[in-house]
Amino acid sequence: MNFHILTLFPEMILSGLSHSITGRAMDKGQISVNAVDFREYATNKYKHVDDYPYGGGAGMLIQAEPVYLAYEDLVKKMEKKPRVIYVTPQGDVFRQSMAEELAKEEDVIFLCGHYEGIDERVLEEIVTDQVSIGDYVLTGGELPVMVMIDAISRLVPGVLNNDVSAEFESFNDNLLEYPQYTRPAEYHGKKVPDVLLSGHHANIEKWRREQSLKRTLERRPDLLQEANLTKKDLKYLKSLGYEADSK
Ligand code: 6GU
Repeated sequence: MNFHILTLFPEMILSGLSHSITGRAMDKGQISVNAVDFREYATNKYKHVDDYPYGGGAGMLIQAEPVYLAYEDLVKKMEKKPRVIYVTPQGDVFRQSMAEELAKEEDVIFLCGHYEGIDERVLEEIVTDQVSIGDYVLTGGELPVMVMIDAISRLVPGVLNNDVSAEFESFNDNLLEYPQYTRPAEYHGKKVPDVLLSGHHANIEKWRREQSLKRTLERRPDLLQEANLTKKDLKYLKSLGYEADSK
């Protein structure tokens, strides 16, 4: 899968993604990260790509033309028109389901404003999706782009080893992870739950499922609406005081 990012800070994105799992996926060619500086497409000799907003007001805006030229240069090498994601706090909030959808694409273009916005006309012309990563304001779209590329990359086949991808399955289930422990069996007076030392596989699975359900009920009850719950799960949740919505 190929990620293309139009940004004023390409180094920030490359350095952020070139470690750990995304870095290894880049080395193996499972993903590519092509960060393009708008300034290369400036139409003046000073390489300026921003200007004052018409009507006045604080800050500067990125001009339409360099954004369009950078986009055109990328798209001409592609077989089909790619999704173009404008990263903005005004967009739809990014979710796991969006990551799953985007992981199926061959090429995706992200468009980052920094403290500056972008001329609305080029947004109307090229953008297919406007996406935010949550209800808080950041100084620019570079961190959100890294967040989204990370979330999408781990869904690209081969990027995670099988153990970890099983973990993804459990989030897919819309339940939070159960607690986990490693040696020693007692730490600062706290013991690892006996069942985990018992070697009884079925009991361990039951305990883990119940811990996931309990944790989700306590911390993110909203997720239970979308979870695939069995009769047993519902019975357990009911014992904790959960009332299932009749959908
Ligand atoms: Cl996508 N951009 C900025 N600047 N701030 C944000 C955001 C995006 N998502 C949440 N906050």
